[in-house]
Amino acid sequence: MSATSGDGREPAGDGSHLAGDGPQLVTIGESLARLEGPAVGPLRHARSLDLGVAGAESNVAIGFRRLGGSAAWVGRVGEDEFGRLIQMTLAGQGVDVGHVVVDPAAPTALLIKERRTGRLTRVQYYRSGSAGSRLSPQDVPEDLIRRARVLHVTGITAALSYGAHAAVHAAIDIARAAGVPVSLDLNFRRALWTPAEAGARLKPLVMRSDVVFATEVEARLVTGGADASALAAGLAALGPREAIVKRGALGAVACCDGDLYDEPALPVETLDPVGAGDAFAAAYLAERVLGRRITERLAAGACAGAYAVTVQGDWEGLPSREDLILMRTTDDVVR
Ligand code: KDG
Repeated sequence: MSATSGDGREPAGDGSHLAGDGPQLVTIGESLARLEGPAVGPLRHARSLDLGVAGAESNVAIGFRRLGGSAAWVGRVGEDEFGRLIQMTLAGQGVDVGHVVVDPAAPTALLIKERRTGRLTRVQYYRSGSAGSRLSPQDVPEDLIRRARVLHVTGITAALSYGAHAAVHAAIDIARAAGVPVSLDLNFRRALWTPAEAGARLKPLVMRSDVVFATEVEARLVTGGADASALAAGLAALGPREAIVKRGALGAVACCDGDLYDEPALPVETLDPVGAGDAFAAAYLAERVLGRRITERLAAGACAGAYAVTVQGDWEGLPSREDLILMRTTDDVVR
């Protein structure tokens, strides 16, 4: 049974002993209010919409936190109810929101999610000109990044605006100067830019990262290769020590220090695939910060991804450390 502390926050699990004088993971990006129908089917037939929070970077912060690490999310929200919802939700999950900027001049972005089938989800954004897209290098907290164990950024932020793209590079500049590893998830979003634009902006980010996560489609934006292993090697050849290519139900392959690894996916029933990549990244990074081997990082990533897809919501199904162990150690239905 999980307990909450007096302030309603979820407690950290194993691994919190590593927490130093600042959050271990710092991530920067845009979080959005999320509206989705309560059931699978065309949204026009929904009589009500559920309200929640989305955002690739904040999903990773929550996932990392659930596995016992400490995490901060940095971004801009509007001075509105959706902005308050994002701050309240992340704080409730134990994520540090002390460096979030409240922007009175622009609204918090909105994401509408339509689960057309169990496996197919359509997403529509209302984020052009949003507070989050007005992120700039001035919003990047230098001290927080310098003290972190990993900086995590995504291609989504780089797509939002000139300033947001510059903010990602500014954060990487700080991390690299301080010897903090940089983690990048390419997270290509077709609604935000073309493949050509994405490739041009993502490649320099890959070259400045230590750990890169991509799907096969995303990897092909910046490198070539006949299969997932070749793509992982191609990504690693651009600079990162660790390149992970995620293949959904087929698992993941990684190229780490020149060696290739293959991690199978866990067989689960998919209810909502959105957020699986963030779950993978969160678990991989949580194990990395704990000094675990690449095989353990990949296994944790696959397990977290499996948990994420079984639950409706972008982050709600993210596992605790106890959950990870349960899925790996028993076949019993009642646990
Ligand atoms: O990876 C899941 C995210 O894509 C989702 O939570 C929303 O950040 C988001 C986006 O921009 O699509």
